[in-house]
Formats: sequence, C-alpha cells, structure tokens
Amino acid sequence: MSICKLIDFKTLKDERGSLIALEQGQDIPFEIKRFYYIFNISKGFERGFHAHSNLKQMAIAVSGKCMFLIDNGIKKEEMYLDNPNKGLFIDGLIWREIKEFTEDCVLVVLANDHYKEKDYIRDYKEFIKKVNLYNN
Ligand code: T46
Repeated sequence: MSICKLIDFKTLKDERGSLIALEQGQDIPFEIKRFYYIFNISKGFERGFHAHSNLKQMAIAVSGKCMFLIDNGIKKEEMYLDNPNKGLFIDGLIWREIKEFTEDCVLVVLANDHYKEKDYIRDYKEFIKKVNLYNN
C-alpha cells in the first residue's frame, strides 16, 4: 500500500480545451481552509524537507512536473505529479521533499488548516522520534 494516495480527477474536455473542477467532500476529502501555490522555482532548488503534525493537503501540479519524495519514517516513495488531473493526498505524519521541478511547474496545494509554523516538524530526527512515539 502506498504511503499517500494519488487521486485521478475527472477532466472535462471539449474542443475549447480542458477543465477540472474539484469539490470539497467529493474530490477533496477535507474542509479547505487554505490554498497556496508555488511557482517560478529557481533551477535546481528543492523544497519541503519537513513534516506536519496535523495537516491534510492535496498537491496538484497544474502546470509542469515535480516529484514528491514522501517518507512515513518506515518507508520512502517517489510520487510524480506530471498532470493537472493528478492529486497527491498527504495526510498524517509524512516527511516530504519536493524535487525535480520543471521550469514551468505551478504547484497548487489545498490544505485543511491555516498556516501555523508550530505544526511544522523541520528536523528529520524529531520527525523520526514522533513516528516512533506514534507507533508505540
Ligand atoms: C508543504 C509543501 C508542499 C506562509 O506564510 N503561509 C503559507 O501558507 C505557507 C505554505 C508558507 N508560508 C511562508 C513560510 C515560509 O516563510 O512561506 C515561506 C516558505 O514556506 P516553506 O519553506 O514552508 O515552503 P515549502 O515549499 O518548503 O513547503 C510548502 C508548505 O509550507 C508545506 O506545508 O507541504 O509546500
């Protein structure tokens, strides 16, 4: 079983182009309190390198591509976001590193809570400690 679910969104296509509509409670399994986007990523830079104590997020590369290295403290997986119809649902104590951004990447993230720096675990050793506490 994967650490995080990769969700396929329905694309509504016609001769004018494509449209994807996401609805809370249907495509997004949480209440959306925040929406942010990451773009103009400088060449070769990586982001993330943290976990959250209590946050649900859905990440979508609406343009370009990037790779999420996700880690639950026991195993690691690489998940590629390379199509606007794919959403990576990150729930629970998951370390994430975001890499391999293409120049045109626009990463949209929906979250179930407001920004709270206190919720971030930015130290990997601290993350592992929390995972061990949680599993014992
Ligand atoms: C995540 C990945 C996918 C705010 O003020 N409000 C916000 O909502 C966010 C997300 C960030 N910030 C501030 C905090 C930092 O001073 O923006 C600055 C950059 O944030 P950070 O270094 O956390 O960015 P990333 O790209 O490493 O991580 C972000 C999210 O923070 C994180 O929750 O899962 O994107």
